[in-house]
Amino acid sequence: MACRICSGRLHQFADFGSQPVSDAFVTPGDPREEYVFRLAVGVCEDCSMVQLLEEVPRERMFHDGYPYLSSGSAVMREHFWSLAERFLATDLAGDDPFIVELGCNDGTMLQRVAEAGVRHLGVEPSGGVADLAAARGVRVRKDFFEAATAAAVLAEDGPADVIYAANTLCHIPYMDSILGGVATLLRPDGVFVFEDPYLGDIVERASYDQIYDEHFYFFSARSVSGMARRHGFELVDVERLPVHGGEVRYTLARRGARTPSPAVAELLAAEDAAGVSDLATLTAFAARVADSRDRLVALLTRLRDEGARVYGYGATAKSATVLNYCGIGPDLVSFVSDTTPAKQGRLTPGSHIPVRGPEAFADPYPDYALLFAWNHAEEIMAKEEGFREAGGTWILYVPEVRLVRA
Ligand code: JHZ
Ligand code: SAH
Ligand code: ZN
Repeated sequence: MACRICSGRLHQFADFGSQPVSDAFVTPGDPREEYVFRLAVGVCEDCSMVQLLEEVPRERMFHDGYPYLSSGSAVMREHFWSLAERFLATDLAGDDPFIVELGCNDGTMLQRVAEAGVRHLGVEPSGGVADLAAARGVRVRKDFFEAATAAAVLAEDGPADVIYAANTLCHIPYMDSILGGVATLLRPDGVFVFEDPYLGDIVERASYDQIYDEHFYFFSARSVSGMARRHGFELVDVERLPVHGGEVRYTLARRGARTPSPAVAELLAAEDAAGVSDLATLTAFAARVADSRDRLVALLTRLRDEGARVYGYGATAKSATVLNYCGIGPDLVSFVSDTTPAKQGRLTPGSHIPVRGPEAFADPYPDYALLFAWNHAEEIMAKEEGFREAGGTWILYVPEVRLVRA
């Protein structure tokens, strides 16, 4: 296996074994065998990009039945709306600006741009969520973004002032085609802004559930700055974000077009000091992950043997790695509650735990709730008053396995 960015040598540091497609929820009774792949991660010795060692074909993950909805969290809606305000106020120039979003999903961010009457386009291959965006008044192109898509959009709409991608760029192995496409479509002084889970946070919190089929790359300022340079771009800003368990928002501009902010050099220096991409650090991370699994399995087994009732909360893509790596099934977690319509009535991939709507997480409450959507803990704990009043206990596993009284 060679690095998908620079063809350098990859060193594997963690292996989660055979895994299903994380958002492929199973219809009960469907006799088709689930697609599986080997989930293992390595780091490039030349450019330090952390990446999966096996790629799942994109059509297996992103299709008309893709269930994830960006609008499923109130905190995330606010996050995207405030960024839309910022784009509208400061990043768009000229009298007819144009903003493009890759992976616009259900249109949560672009909805605000559309409402402001600003020219925009969402590029979104998953038909179901793209239709939801269109219903919100967002202009969508149902397509995978890549070099050819960029050329077609340029021909139809002209150059973009801003190209934005949230939780999408790290999902795309074919980076040459993507950054080549961005170079084609972006105005000379435009910016490419993207935000994705941050390697530094994943290592620090041992949040191994960020590793699953859709997350192909695990970015750091170091690996992103090298990746940008290969395509004539420069990393000109970084901003740490609290959402989704710790992310970084990166801004790229054409080399020489903008002066990098001091935050870039600061984050690069911090990463070098902490050795975030050193094989020794990543090997230590893998050992903490194995320990975390053992503790979670021991806890759930003890609770079952004591006769306690445990429900899951949030049928996240992340939970696929936890459930299948730890070997957790319906004997340990009776069902998972989730607000996403396309996940309800289905079974979690590989582990086959039933997914039910939020109305199932109600009186009589379980004794324990395993919070798979731990990245939304504040929002969820605040809203589940009934569980608190019933004396329930949350189970968390990031940054370590622990019980939290609701
Ligand atoms: P959440 C997905 O990951 C996949 P997931 C993807 N690869 C990615 O990077 C991120 O999104 C952005 C439910 N929920 O956001 C809704 C409730 O039931 O952690 C979701 O199914 N009640 C693109 O799936 C899930 O939990 C609630 O109150 O790991 C949360 O999924 C809330 C707030 C959520 O992303
Ligand atoms: N930006 C949203 C959605 C993230 S989900 C948010 O942060 O909440 C990732 C999205 O990327 C999915 O909707 C998927 O269909 C889309 N996607 C995957 N590959 C893509 C590609 N090559 N071009 C554009 N979108 C892509
Ligand atoms: Zn490399």
